[in-house]
Amino acid sequence: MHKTPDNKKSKERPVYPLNQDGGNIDAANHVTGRSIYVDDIPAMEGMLFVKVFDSPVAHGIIKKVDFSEAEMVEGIVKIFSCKDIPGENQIGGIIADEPFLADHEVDFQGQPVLLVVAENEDAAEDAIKKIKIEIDPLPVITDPREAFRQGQFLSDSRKFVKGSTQEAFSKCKYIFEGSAESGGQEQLYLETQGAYAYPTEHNSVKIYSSTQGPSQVQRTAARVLGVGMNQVEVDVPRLGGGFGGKEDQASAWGTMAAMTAYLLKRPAKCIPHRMEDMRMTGKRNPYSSDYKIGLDEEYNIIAYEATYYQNGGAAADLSPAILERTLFHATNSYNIPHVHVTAHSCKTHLPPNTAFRGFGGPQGMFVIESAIDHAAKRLNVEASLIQRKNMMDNKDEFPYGQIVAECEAKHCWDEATDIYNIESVRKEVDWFNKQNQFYKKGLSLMPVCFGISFTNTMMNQARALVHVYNDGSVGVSTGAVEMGQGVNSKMLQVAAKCFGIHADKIKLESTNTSRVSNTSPSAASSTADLNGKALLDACNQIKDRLISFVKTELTDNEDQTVEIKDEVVYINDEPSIFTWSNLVRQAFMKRINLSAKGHYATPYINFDKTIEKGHPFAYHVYGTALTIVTVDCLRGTYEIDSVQVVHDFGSSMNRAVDLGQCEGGIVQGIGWMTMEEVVYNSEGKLLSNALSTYKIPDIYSVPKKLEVKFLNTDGSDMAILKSKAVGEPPLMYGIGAFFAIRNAALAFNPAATIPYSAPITPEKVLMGLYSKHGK
Ligand code: LUZ
Ligand code: MOS
Repeated sequence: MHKTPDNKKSKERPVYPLNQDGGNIDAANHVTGRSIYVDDIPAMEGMLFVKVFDSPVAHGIIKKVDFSEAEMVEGIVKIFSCKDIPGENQIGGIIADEPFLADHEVDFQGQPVLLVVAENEDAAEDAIKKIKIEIDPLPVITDPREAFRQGQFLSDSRKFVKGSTQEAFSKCKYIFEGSAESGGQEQLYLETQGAYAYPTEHNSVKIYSSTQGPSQVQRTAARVLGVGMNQVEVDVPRLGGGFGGKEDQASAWGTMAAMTAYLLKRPAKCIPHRMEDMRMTGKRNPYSSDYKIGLDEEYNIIAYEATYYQNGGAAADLSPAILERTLFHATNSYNIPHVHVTAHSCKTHLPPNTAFRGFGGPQGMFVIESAIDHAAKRLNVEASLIQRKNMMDNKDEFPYGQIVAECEAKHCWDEATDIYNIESVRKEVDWFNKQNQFYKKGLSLMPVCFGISFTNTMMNQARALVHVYNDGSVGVSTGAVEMGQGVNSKMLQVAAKCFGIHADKIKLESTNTSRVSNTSPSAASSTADLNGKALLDACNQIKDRLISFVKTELTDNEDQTVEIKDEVVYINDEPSIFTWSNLVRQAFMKRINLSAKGHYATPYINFDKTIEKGHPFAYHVYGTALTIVTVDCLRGTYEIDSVQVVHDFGSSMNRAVDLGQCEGGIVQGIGWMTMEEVVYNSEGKLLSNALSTYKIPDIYSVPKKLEVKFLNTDGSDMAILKSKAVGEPPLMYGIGAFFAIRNAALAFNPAATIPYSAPITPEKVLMGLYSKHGK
């Protein structure tokens, strides 16, 4: 199935079963349906189903819950309320503000109130219909600015300051102020949330969870059960997508299955249907923001101020950390001498919003791009002129104090505008717009600078466990969760390269808290870097033992060089009689330790929250996208003609996986900016609650042309094998689609009023096309 490339001339042996472009070791299993997700794990006898009864009201006091009739339904085993919780009724990760099951108050529609446990799913569904709840309603807030006015916050507000904007604005020739809004986004992983748990010896429980954060599920379940983390084992086979939605919010589902298994001593499965998942879980945080940008006569941006009102939902979840990343990315790729940005995490009565690819960064970048576009339109210049003029470079300083280094911002921009021929493309667009009355094209350039590391320095650590079995085969465990992003392929490459053996000798194990503990979630684009470096540490320990064994036991001269290449032991560059497998066997007989635990903690990084300064990121990823769209000016609909990118992958270790991440991120970013509209009514009810009312990009809406050029650089030593993190940065190229569409609409009606409010749905475009009063 996998082709073995003929690559004898190259010194480095290609990794099997991957080819020179890399590839994904799971691809064949995915397309043939052999990959195993939580719901594919064979059920044990006596397995119970857990269904959630959730609040029909967004805010109120629970007066009465009556489930006596529900309990009579055949097949119902137990209905749990918060009174049955053996430990703490608390699942808040960063801040302890979120009950596992509602107690006397409900704070959002979809909040879990009861767990209905049944012999089968149908019985649980029937029983849920018979539950009666009385709630005295309280006022509902869905808008973050309203929450701000009422003093409703989830966490402390934060402020990043560089220079003095007040002073600087007095010297600016041009000042523009406005506001920008960006909407929520449903993670819409193909595989919904879910978990399967069963009781184990000594009052313990094992959970199979679809989570990006196994240790988070473990900690949360232990807390709710009132047991030690050592009594909860979490195993993650793989995920059918996470996108941030399972960074924190998988914990509730894991705990539901675990509590049932623990209390009833039977296996239990808890997997919501799509509409339940959409209703009960949080999404990307919507933001409402104000900006003020000041430029001098040469269009240098001298000062920038912004205030972000984050819609956090009813509990903190990860919103405080997301808020922080918004501030870190407030100035995107631009060097601005005076910056003052403030962010508020506002408490509303929506499901707690949470991580989504980019984690607040995209929200912050959308605001400065809006501010620049605003300035450009008023000054009657191309936005790209202001963008390029203010692009950051080495030795500049980010508003949070980190000095810009190994900067590729201008490199990516200049290469993109050069190879994609921006000048002639502009002329073609203008010509097209002159020729066509009801179709207009628009283009935009979108630079991206994204910081790599968890913004919380503590989280930048990882571990790995490697066993070399005495037949020469290898088992690798890390804290990395495979969620379709291809991290297992990269881990396999790391181990194969380090040992000098073929990939088919190596097995990537599931992610398991008993094998690798205290993991950070697979998130922040950092999974391959952190776990890969921990894995390298473990592999190197074993390799060093094997090599010194060769030197001391198998040769008479310890000064000889010993290497393993292609599963053959080379002594002084000459192949020896030892293969990998018989070396391992010999070493085992001499009682050499063939297992190792690796650890990695990102060096140099730090951040001092008391002064909001430091060096939080290991490095940054850069790139530029050119987006061209065509708007149908009778209908307001549009197509993305092309997205052409120059992206800084560093020295990519797996071009196929990295390209896939880049393409997927771009399309997901375009979805956020254009068609994906999360709508709640004023009662806090999710209206876009199914795939019929919530539209994500499909094959027909992806750009007709999507080109990605790998920037030619060395990469960063802080990245695994110099191959830079790729999970999140490309999503932000999608922001370019917003401005390209807006520009096309302005070509039709230069007086159009089109607020900086994403998503720019066809409805909004149509309203804009025929609006009378422009600005
Ligand atoms: N999660 C987190 C993240 O806890 N901290 C981060 O900085 C982050 N960044 C991106 C995505 N998830
Ligand atoms: Mo994430 S937004 O889970 O890296």
